[in-house]
Formats: sequence, structure tokens, C-alpha cells
Amino acid sequence: MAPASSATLITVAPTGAEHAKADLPQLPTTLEELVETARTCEAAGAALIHLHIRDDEHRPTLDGGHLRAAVDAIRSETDLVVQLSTGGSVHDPLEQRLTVLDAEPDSCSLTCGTTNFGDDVFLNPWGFMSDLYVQAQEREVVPEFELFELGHVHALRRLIDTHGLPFGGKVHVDFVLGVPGAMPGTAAALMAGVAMLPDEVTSWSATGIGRTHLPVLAGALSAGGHLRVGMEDNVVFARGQQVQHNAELVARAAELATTMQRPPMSTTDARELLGIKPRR
Ligand code: KMH
Ligand code: ZN
Repeated sequence: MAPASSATLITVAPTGAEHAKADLPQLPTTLEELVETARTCEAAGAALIHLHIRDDEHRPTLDGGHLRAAVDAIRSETDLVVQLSTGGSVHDPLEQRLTVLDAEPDSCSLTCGTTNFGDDVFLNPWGFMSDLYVQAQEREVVPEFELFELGHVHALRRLIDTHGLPFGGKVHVDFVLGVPGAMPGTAAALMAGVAMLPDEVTSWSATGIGRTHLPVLAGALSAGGHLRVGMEDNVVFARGQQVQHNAELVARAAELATTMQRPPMSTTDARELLGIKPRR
């Protein structure tokens, strides 16, 4: 694997598909809220945004028009690397999840296997992963491999062996730890995953769900990894204090990274790190 970077790629995942706007009015769900969030988080140190889109009733949607509008708006208002989720919600059909690539994002998520997801199952069978991998190569979209389980690390090995390197020649993975029913959000689990990474992996980041957010962030920083934060993963800033804006989480991550002598990475360096195709 490539040597640890001296700067930190900070990804913000501002919305997700799980929280209800009615329960969390500060969750950014409209196009205007997403653009404002993107701008503010970029100023706070984020270089990549992982996007889930909501419809006019604030429900998760994979509608092509909504996806395209969000990609275009964030691209024109910020320099962030724009990543669309292909995971969607646990209720989205596999076929529709593939159509996310039609919106021509810079990057797309690609989860490397089926996993328990709270009371639900997040489905990612081999055929779907394989189709998404090849279609991302053909459309010159850089995948970010989401790893919820140690078995997912091995499935990434199989994807690379079967289809070669992704578009751009880099392999960036993101550990998602602490999902109920999947790998725990502990430093030990993170280190077990890092130890298993294929040699082709050029960079890795991590996020911890809920109360594992900070321990995973600290573990990733100390082990040379990059960071993902955001209300998709965690809505509690501190005990008894709800997150009011995604920028609070980005700013805290940026401060910790700076203290660790690994300040936030610029968007230009993030494009280089990930092998992103110029689309502006
Ligand atoms: N919403 C989860 C079921 C991704 O974005 O690719 C899946 C998820 C992963 O959030
Ligand atoms: Zn997501």
C-alpha cells in the first residue's frame, strides 16, 4: 500500500437515507440545503461530498433528475469531489441503483458485499458489485469501496482480480464501522481491516456510526487513514448535544487532523489522490 499521506482527506456524508426530516429538521434534504451544506463544509475542510438525494417530500430517491440537479449544482458552487451513493436506501432495487451513474458523478460508492444493517439487510450480491464496477470503469467514474465487514475486504480482492483496476488507476476504500449487526466500531476492528487490504489499495478512510464516530476517527487519524464524517453516520456531537450542521463535524475533524500534523487536504490534492477525471 502507498505510504500514509501527510494531509487528510475529509469526506462529508451530510444526509444519508435513514434519518427522517421530521425527526431532524436540520438534516439537509433540499437542493438549496445541500448546496449551502456543501459550501460551508468545503470552507471547514471537506474535499469530498458523499451524497444521498431526497425527493420533494424529503424521502430518499434515486430519481435521475434529482441526482443530476444535485451533482450540477454542487459542481458549479464548490470544488468538492462529488460522490453519489449507489447504496441508496435498503429498499432501493439493484437495477435502479446502477442508474445512479447516469448523473455522471466524479465518484460513486460501491459496497463490497451484503451486510446486516440494523433490522434490515443491505443487499450487494456479487453480480451487482461486478456490474457496477465495470459500468463505473466504462463511464470513467471513480468508485469508493465501502467496507462494512472483513469479508468485504476479501471481496474487493476478487473484484480487482476479475476486472482490473478501477478508472483512474487508484483504489480508495472507506471502512464503515459500527453499523448494528456488522463490524464493530473499534480500533481493533479497523486495524484488522487495514491489515487485510490488497496491495493495490492506494488510500483508505474510515467512519464510525453513532457513538463509534470519534473512536474510529481517532483510530484512523493515528494509523494514517483519511476521515469521513457527517449526519448520515452520526447526529450527536457530544453527550446531550445534537449536531446542528454538518460543518460542525467537519470542523472538529479538521481541527483534530491539524493537531495530528495532518491538516485537511485541498480539493485539488483529493482529485489527484483519487484519480478523478476533470469534468468541469
Ligand atoms: N443507506 C445504506 C443502506 C452507500 O451510500 O453506498 C447504504 C449506504 C452505503 O449508505
Ligand atoms: Zn451512504
